[in-house]
Amino acid sequence: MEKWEMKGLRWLLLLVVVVMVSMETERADAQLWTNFYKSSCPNVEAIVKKAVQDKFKVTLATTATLRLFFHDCIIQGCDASVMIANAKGDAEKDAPDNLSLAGDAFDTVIRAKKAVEAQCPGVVSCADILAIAARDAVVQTGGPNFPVELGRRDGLTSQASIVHSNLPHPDNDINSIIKFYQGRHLTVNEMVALSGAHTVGFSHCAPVFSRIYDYKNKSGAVDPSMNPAFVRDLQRVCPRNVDPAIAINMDTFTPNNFDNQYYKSLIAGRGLFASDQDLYSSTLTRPMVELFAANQTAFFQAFSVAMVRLGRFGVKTGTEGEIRRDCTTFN
Ligand code: HEM
Ligand SMILES: *[C@@H]1O[C@H](CO)[C@@H](O)[C@H](O)[C@H]1NC(C)=O
Ligand SMILES: *[C@@H]1O[C@H](CO)[C@@H](O)[C@H](O)[C@H]1NC(C)=O
Ligand SMILES: CC(=O)N[C@H]1CO[C@H](CO)[C@@H](O)[C@@H]1O
Repeated sequence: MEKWEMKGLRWLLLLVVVVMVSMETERADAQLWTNFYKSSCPNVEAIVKKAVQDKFKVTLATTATLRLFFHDCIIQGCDASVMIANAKGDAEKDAPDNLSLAGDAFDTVIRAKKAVEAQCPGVVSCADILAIAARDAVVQTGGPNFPVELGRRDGLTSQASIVHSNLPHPDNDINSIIKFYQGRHLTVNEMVALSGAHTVGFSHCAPVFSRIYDYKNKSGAVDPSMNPAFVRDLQRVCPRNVDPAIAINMDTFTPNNFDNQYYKSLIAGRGLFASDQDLYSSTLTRPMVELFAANQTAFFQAFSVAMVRLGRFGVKTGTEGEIRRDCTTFN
């Protein structure tokens, strides 16, 4: 073989390898399909939607399903590991960080799963039901409708011990939060869009205490990025000796509507957590906040795309994991 031919062959080989690697990456992202249950459980989306609607008739706290989905996905992937309840009390949901996960969110998924099992036993994963229910919670409160990719399998482990270090905290600085999202293949834009989920639901007072009382351990100080009237409102609903079970609205103005009020509030210094307000304080993310505050359509589009991308993180497919019969226990 001539020397130039050898060289050409080497280039060809290199090309083949590059193409194979990029196909592999594409496949890794395309393991889920929107019509995954088309023949095995064609009504799954309608069944889950009905369960979510019924739950909303009982309580608006059903929006917490959206947070449950986030927590499921960011800790060892979207595999319903967050749903596991075990007698020893050392599953993900038992971690102190999960204490605030609303019981109504778990109940929504459990009810939806029961209804799905009645029609298609042993076919649809809890991870997929949670993903559909989270989208439906958004739709039910006036947010965007978007197709949910399906085909996740349920995980076989759930550990309380890995939760804390794998969760973003409301007092984390923006750089560490950006890093956190990057570690889950999510961009800064997607982080800003997903944070808009704080336009619905409830919080306890604990995550805001350090902003409204003795900020940075300085007696009487408050977080200077906060609107003073907002500080006074929060101090009224969250006195120092507040009952830790008291719930406050995440969005003071339109708590029950999935809309772009969250971003308008950030501009007004009315973000509930430091991690919310920082999205406006940081010059890196402020333009996105301004865009979403001015254009709800842009927010809805970005949120929908980001939710689909979040829903791909760490998924188990094919023969990995299992299809749990009961979402709260391994088979
Ligand atoms: C920097 C990232 C985030 C931080 C630090 C954070 C933190 C928190 C905290 C501290 C609460 C209140 C918990 C309580 O005291 O009851 C909360 C509530 C909530 N979060 Fe986030 N969150 C983040 C991102 C997200 C994302 C990406 C979503 C969904 C896509 C989400 C959805 C929710 C929802 C719906 C609630 C209300 C829960 C309820 O009504 O029970 N959060 N979040
Ligand atoms: C405030 O003081 C406490 C106790 O001394 C300490 O644990 C905490 O880290 C301090 N917080 C800040 C923000 O400096
Ligand atoms: C709002 O955003 C949408 C989606 O990105 C875009 O098509 C539309 O032109 C924007 N509207 C305005 C008034 O800028
Ligand atoms: C909603 C939920 O399941 N919360 C649990 C969080 O963990 C504690 C134990 O640390 C349980 O008692 C709660 O039921």
